[in-house]
Amino acid sequence: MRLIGWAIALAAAGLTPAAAGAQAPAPSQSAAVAATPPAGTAQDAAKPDAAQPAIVYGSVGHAAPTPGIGEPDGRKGIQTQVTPIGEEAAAFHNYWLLPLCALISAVVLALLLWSIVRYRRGANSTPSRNSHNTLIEVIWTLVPVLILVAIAIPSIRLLRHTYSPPPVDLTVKVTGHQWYWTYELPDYGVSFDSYMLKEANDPTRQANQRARTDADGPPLLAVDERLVIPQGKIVKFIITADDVIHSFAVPSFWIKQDANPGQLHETWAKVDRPGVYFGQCSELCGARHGFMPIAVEVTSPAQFAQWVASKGGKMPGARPPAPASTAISPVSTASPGAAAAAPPAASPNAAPSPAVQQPATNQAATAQN
Ligand SMILES: [Cu+2]
Repeated sequence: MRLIGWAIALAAAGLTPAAAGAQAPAPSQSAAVAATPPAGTAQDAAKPDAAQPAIVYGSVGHAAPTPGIGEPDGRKGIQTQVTPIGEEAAAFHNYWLLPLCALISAVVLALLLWSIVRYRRGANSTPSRNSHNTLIEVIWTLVPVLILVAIAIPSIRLLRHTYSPPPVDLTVKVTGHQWYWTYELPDYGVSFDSYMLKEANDPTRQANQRARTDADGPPLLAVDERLVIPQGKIVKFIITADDVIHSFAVPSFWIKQDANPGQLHETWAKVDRPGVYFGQCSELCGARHGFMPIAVEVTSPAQFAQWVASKGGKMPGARPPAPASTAISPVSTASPGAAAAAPPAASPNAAPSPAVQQPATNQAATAQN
């Protein structure tokens, strides 16, 4: 026992060899260290961006994030919600669950203190020998039942709203990979990969990889290619993975949905407020699980159309582009890591392939819904 006690004391003081080896770096260094995974993985291969146009910050796909909105800002509690489900859920948590929990805790604590004081040995030398009190037994059965019903009704209503979306305007297929995301908009012929932007001083960043700037977003959250969706539209996310289980999570949308290989999960969002909203993979998926962030930019429908055109897609109903421009999305072909890990995603105008069939099937399923 004494030996165990010493071991615990040493571990607490950080003196064991393991604890000493795990000393955390200074806060200013931790982000850079965290962003420095072991070199040599397939995804470390740089995406050659020589063919990419220069970044115009402020343009669609590169809008400036708003501090404190769609990203963590050190506050405790839930991020500011920007979807109807998020607002309903946050209100349920903040104005119903939390006060109810506080009330129950206060009542139980008060009862405990009262019984300790009132029935201490000095004040109550002859204990009662009663073993039944029908009134109290009815109360302590009924009150918890009523509390559970009061929680269950809004909770089930929230679940129903979450899983019965209104008619969908736009479908986005999200595929998790080790360790990046692929986004496909099958109706628009848009498909691209999205990688985390590394820091300028990250030794694993290759010369032709763009470094993160503050205009891209916070460290570990900024990505090279954001998903862009139009404001005020019902967007359905069809979520899957092609290797291990990932999780597509955007806290300010109240979305956290597992991405399982071989399964399609779906969720939805409607965002009225233009802005940039960040999230992260939220299922431990391997060595670089912490380095596959999600960035969603919400824009006006006109800017969304611009973005679709810039990605080589077309708006539904628009005339198909000339055959010369029906090449595979430049972003997908530009990524050797992606090419090795997954078949190249093609636009619907390209020659049919299994990669094209999949979103087409999903879209048919969406239309039936
Ligand atoms: Cu993941």
